[in-house]
Amino acid sequence: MADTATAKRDTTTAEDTLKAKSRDPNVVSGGHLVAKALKNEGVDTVFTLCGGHIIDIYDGCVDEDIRIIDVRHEQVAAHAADGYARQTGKLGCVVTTAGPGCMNAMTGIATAFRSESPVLHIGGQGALSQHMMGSLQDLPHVDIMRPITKFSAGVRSTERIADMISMAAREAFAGAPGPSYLEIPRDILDREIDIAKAVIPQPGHYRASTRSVGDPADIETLADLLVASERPAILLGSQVWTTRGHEAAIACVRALDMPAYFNGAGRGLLPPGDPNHFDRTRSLAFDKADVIVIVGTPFDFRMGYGRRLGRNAKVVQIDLDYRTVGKNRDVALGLVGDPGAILGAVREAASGRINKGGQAKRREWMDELRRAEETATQKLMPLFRSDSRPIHPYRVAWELNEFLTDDTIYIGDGGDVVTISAQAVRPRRPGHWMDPGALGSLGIGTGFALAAKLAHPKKEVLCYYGDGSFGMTAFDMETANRFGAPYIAVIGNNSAMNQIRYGQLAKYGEQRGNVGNLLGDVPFGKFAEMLGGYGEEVRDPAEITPALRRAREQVQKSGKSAVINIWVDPREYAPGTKAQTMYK
Ligand SMILES: Cc1ncc(C[n+]2csc(CCOP(=O)(O)OP(=O)(O)O)c2C)c(N)n1
Ligand SMILES: [Mg+2]
Repeated sequence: MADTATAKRDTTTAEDTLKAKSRDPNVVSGGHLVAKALKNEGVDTVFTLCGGHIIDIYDGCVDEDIRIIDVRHEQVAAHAADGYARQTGKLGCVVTTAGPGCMNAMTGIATAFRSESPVLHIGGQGALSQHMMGSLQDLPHVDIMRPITKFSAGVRSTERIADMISMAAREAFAGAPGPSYLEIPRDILDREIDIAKAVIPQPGHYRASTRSVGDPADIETLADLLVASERPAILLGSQVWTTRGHEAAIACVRALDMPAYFNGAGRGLLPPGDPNHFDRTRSLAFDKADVIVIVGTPFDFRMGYGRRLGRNAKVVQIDLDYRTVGKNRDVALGLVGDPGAILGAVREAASGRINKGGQAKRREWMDELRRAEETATQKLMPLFRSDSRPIHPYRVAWELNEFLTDDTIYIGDGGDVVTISAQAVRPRRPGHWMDPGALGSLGIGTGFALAAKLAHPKKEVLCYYGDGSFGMTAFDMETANRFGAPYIAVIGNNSAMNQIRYGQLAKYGEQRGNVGNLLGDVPFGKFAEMLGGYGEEVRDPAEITPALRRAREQVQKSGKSAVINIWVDPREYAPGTKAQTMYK
């Protein structure tokens, strides 16, 4: 309805439009230039929700064979573009109409910003000829988007559209990646120009590799430190996966035989059970280590702002972003560059120098940590195996981990239940764990699941939601079904926004603590059925795995997403929630 003001009044048909549109190969419209530039950048899929301002982009995408995935809410389009970037390593792309279209996408763009994910957001705008006249859906998008992007600009001429897309892409990959926003006014987009006048940067010729190792002297210093270390520890963060530096990073970890810890998208870089894979002893390791190497993750709230590292440890930080190194705590050594390139160079610099005496000490250290890992796991086992009813959320987490295959991409989208799942779920491969990252955005799940399945149709995608989160974006499960990208949705349903509720109860007591955080008892299995898929309600812990298996089977058979709605005990919380560590 809102867009009818921009539509033509007459009875124009598609035929008329095609006739009116120049078919001269030497003439090109703005939307087609967008598509050409996206193609040159390697974009094969665009996530979008339509609007009158942007339809010429779709027409261009048809010509360039770029897949259009149209969703039901722009937030999902932006999350999906982010998720697609995470899964493919290439630029993700979301296209929204002016005004509300752009605003709805903001959460997704902000999530990509805090997660350092390379996304291009192209937004429509009223015609330049009506600049500041009060056109439909006019907003100062470029200003609004600036603080949550690495680059935000408006295109002022049709000739420069492709050029500015290449600029936006360059910025998205500069240093630590992130999103770019480009506003294209409607008349700039619809205008047809002589193609010879268009600036079209050629693929592979408009941006350089950023695989820099920084100062070679620092590589030597780090190699020396690690060779001499008796108790090293390394934390591999999201940037290792974002830059696809995982093989070099793992080779370095193995060559120097270090205990490796993982966070964010770094989860899964080594499979559980690998001799260098550690995950329950990070605090102990960081407390006792003599050298700690932090790779591609900032000293933010997830790292206690760097305060929880041993006082006597030499702390080394490697990051793509100069501004992240040494921020919030001093470091003994900082290296700015590509994590994989740096760790590859360190491995070479250290090769043949690991001394035998030191190695024995190193073994003792690894054995100590391994024993502590075992003890920590054993401590959790009674919770993981709990038979209690209502179902204990730890039991769900354990069963989920047992259910995952080597090829399942796991997405966590929720509060407490998802925090708990992180204690049990161990992705087996790089890229098989997806979380919102430092923005902590609920609602990422549906867009991430859609993107993961589109990027890897042969893999299984499982998203574990809280019931609060599921309600935020679930309608785009229909989009996943419509595009043949079905996934398994599992809900830890406690009929509440429980992670927040805990703190409210603790602070305000039973009488006043249940305000603004209780949800209805919703049989979400029916939601899947409504969309043509399989749904089930689970109240018996023994039924979790059989239900998950039925979901797997049905998704494969029907090509539609399934929902396993597991009713969990609202009185159980994650330790982090109880300590309220997320705010500290
Ligand atoms: C978009 C968004 N809104 C609000 C929050 C604050 N928040 C954090 S956890 C949480 C509760 C989530 O509830 P649910 O998904 O049901 O998980 P539960 O904690 O109940 O397991 C909320 C509202 C947030 N992180 N993101
Ligand atoms: Mg809940």
